[in-house]
Amino acid sequence: MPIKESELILNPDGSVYHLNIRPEHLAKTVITVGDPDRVDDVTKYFDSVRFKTRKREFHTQTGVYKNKPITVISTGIGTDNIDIVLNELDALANIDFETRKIKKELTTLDIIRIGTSGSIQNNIPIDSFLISEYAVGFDSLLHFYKSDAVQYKNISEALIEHTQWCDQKSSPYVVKCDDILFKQLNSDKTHSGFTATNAGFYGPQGRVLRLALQDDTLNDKLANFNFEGQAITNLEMETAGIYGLSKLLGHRAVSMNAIIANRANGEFTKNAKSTIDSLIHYTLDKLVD
Ligand code: R1P
Repeated sequence: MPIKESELILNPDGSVYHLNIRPEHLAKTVITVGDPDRVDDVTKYFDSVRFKTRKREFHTQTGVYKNKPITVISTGIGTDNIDIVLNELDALANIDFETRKIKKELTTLDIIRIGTSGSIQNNIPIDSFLISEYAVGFDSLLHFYKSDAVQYKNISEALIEHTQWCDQKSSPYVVKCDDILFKQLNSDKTHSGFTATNAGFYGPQGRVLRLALQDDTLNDKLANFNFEGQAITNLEMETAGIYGLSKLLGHRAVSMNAIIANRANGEFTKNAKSTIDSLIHYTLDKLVD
């Protein structure tokens, strides 16, 4: 059965609804960044760029870096956007837009997030790089999908008990990176970590401006949670959604984090731009190694 027009929405030019790109514009390696302006910061290193488009927060460019075709796309902030980006990227790769049917031969995309993040461990300093081996989602995205098979329930159950998680909040889900991409991008220049993906920047990450928190010890509990040697290392807003949906859709994903804040000691970097730039450079070179 063809997928209905209301479910897979295409624009008059044949591009997918939000991302505004057609299948021929997509490379098999996709770098995601949060900030639309960061797309240029990645593609400035490319040998050539053959395609550019922009719609809402989704800014996309496809080009070639050292003979490797790469698409760079901004997701904006949060896993609600990740739901759109991952599903539309997969549709571009794996659904025939003419027949509206799933292709017989599926394509696996490599999806690499290059983002910023705050460490919650004293020994992961500002201006360092962190590669997320595991991620825990405190958003509810993955619970809308049949996703038990890609979740590490033994870890999330231990975390729920450790934090005395309030059941009025969505229950955490734990997911993992792609092991092959992890090996390719990990090195002695990166900390490997367990990333917490939060449903917001302020309260959900324990920041207090004017509103009191339901649990103001949560960040401490996350920092001293330990599951068989895995401690939670850093906070951001996309990785768990990317890992969960990538696994479900058969894609490979890894998340690279420029640590620009340390929430344990209250420091914020004075070198955000150069730290992110170094991470971009590091990631691109590892991808063509
Ligand atoms: C919050 O300031 C944003 O920064 C981090 C968080 O995940 C969130 O998207 O990542 P990016 O720098 O990639 O946007």
